[in-house]
Amino acid sequence: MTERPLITDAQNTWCPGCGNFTIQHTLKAVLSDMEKEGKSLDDVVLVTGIGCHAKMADYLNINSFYAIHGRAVPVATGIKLANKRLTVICCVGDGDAYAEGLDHLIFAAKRNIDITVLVHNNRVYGLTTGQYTPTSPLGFRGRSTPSGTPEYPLNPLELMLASGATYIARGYTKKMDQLNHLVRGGIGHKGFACIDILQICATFFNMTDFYNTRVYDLPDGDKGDFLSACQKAREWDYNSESNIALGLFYQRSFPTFEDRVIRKPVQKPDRKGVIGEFLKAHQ
Ligand SMILES: Cc1ncc(C[n+]2csc(CCOP(=O)(O)OP(=O)(O)O)c2C)c(N)n1
Ligand SMILES: [Mg+2]
Repeated sequence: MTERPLITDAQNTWCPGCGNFTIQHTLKAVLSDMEKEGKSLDDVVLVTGIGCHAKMADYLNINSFYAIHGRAVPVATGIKLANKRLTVICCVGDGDAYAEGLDHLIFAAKRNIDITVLVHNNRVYGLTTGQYTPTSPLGFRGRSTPSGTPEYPLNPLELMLASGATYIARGYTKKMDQLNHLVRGGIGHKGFACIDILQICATFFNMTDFYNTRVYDLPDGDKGDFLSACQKAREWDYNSESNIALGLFYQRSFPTFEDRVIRKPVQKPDRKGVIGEFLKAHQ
């Protein structure tokens, strides 16, 4: 066991009160529990996009790959396909995964590749100082929409259900114990896990009071019914004032992409004649 310090000494530039600290310390706790249970952290890879969330690659002392904006998920898919023994975790932003990288997210869910995606959903482009994202509510006033966005948000849980994800959950950065449980469950799940995390952006979109008065926990129990999960996912559409369910919405077992990609040995042509003799002698 390495017992390595999991937080690096890189200078931390997240704002005071940023929800990313909760996600960082949740990952630290989850990874250190996994290590205590015998998992080598050398077999864990973190892949990030670009944004405030992505600094996780600098701040967590594990193997990591700082990808480009919107491309963390395909990089993670490639890593998993190259070595399916690895546990691959992605930290992505809502701009990252639900805007520029959306097609990659949908295809990863469709394929059911065994990776765990944590979406730091602060519902704003944090790093680029406050533009609206696909999950910002109607009327959100940001740097690119000073009069308020005229677009309705999309509902990522519903989208993930429709795309084929086999573990779908929603956490909140003010509920760290539950988040720990959901992240642990996602990593333990064999298949594509997407955890949408309502993350406080202390500077550009602080929703603490809004969330604190509306969140409630989903009861435990069987999560395999698609239609019930869909109904629950639709309860809050990322725009309304209704209550906001937190927890596991859906889980089912299904063959993974990496298990379905069968690698057949390359058939060498049976060469005859002088070239055949040469090849036989030199193989
Ligand atoms: C290919 C590419 N497109 C766009 C950008 C500009 N860019 C960098 S971060 C960012 C938004 C980040 O927002 P989000 O993914 O929500 O992460 P957050 O900062 O909120 O954690 C954008 C648009 C970029 N660096 N590269
Ligand atoms: Mg964001």
